[in-house]
Amino acid sequence: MKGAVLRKPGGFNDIYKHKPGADKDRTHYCPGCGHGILHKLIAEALEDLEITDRTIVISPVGCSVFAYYYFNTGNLQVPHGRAPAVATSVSRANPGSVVISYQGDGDLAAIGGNHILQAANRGENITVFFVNNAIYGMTGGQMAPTTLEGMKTTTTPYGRNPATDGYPMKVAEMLNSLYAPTFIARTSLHDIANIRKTRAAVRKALQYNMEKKGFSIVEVLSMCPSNWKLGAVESQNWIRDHMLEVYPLGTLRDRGAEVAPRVRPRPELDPARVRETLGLGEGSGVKLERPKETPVYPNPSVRIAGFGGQGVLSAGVVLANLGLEYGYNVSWLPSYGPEMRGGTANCSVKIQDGTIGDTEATKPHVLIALNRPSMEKFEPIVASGGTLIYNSTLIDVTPSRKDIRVLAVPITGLADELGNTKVQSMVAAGAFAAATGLFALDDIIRLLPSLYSGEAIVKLNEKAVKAGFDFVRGIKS
Ligand SMILES: Cc1ncc(C[n+]2csc(CCOP(=O)(O)OP(=O)(O)O)c2C)c(N)n1
Ligand code: SF4
Repeated sequence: MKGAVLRKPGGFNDIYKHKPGADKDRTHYCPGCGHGILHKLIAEALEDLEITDRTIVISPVGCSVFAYYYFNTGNLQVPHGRAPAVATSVSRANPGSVVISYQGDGDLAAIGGNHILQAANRGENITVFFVNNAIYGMTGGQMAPTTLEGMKTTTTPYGRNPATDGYPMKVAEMLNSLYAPTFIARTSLHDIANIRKTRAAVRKALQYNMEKKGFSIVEVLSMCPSNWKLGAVESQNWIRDHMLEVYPLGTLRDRGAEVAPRVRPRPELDPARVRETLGLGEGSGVKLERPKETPVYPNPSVRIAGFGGQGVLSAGVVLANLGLEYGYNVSWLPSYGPEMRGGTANCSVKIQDGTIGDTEATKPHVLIALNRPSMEKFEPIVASGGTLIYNSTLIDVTPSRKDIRVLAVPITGLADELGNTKVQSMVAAGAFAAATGLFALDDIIRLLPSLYSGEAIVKLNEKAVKAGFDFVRGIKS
């Protein structure tokens, strides 16, 4: 008989090099904890299914927050309860990948309760491994939605009382009421026979994931000796004697054989439809040709910031609209405080050929700062070699960066000279066009009738655009 070869499964890193400290050959889990067992079953399956290289594991907040130390996969660690949301975007953006959302019961059933419901209901092509140990492990043993009736935790010292604390939440059964999921199983880690069944369920869930058959979840009953205040073997017996009755094991749903692979078509970009959906008006109706000169930033990411009411958001809409007219992909992401007026506001605009992944301009090529707090906040994030256009009417300090181009433009003053402070946004748009060469002045002017109604208003905005444009061209010459 051949001897067994004991080695670490290929889905794990050889050495846990990201783990701080000296013990880079062992996990951080407590002795007798179920997380390590489940990790191993997943790592073996990744190797056997030959998907380690294209798997992305999303780690939650909880004891498994450091799952990324161990798996030799792509890894992301995300905020509490949000793993299914991040898994959704990762899976949609990388249809060839196998995306795993690994979550505990506090993470999945409490703070992330709605995220898991929505992801399951959409039938996302992700696999969820849900570790149900009936308690918050990482934070020292508080009650979880899955805590058993009568079970003592630090927040239910007299035992969970349904009258005040509700009943144990049966996640697998709950998700089984939805139409979309493909595979739902509940297994346990309390003895060898059940570890084997968990192994099979893990593989099946991943197999369906590889085949793009939609949402799969394995709820795994798992030991937490540290917070249950039991020994390792006692913890296994505790699952057998107490948890199985409340959380019966088995496959609740297996539609893998009947469902077709889910292909999510990417819709062709139709600028007219985008405009209609976003309420951007009808556009110029003329197909605009991009200017001949190469723009300073061919695919710019832009941040515009100031007080609410300064036209920060509408300046962004104008730039996004122009981008659409030129056939770019665009995004516009507003961000503002709860105040109606007077609070701070900013928006990110991206104007690109190709797909826009992240819509926030975290390293903008161009910053338009309309007031001092905005300049102080966003100047540091401008990309090196970028441009800062600041409103010199209201900002009485000089920017300090030496690695960017700085253009002092009296945006408010120019608008005031035209008799209406509200046209600051159009002054800013004109300044942007002159500073970047991305838009021709005439094209902005042609677009104005589709953005504003009334001849006088259109004329006023035309003057504003021109004022900003000419001012910057004047600086350059
Ligand atoms: C937004 C937020 N709220 C609360 C916490 C505190 N917190 C950290 S882990 C955790 C619960 C973890 O329990 P569970 O998801 O069951 O995982 P386990 O540790 O048992 O594996 C909580 C509430 C946090 N980190 N972030
Ligand atoms: S506290 Fe519980 S869940 Fe967390 S590592 Fe220890 S045994 Fe595992």
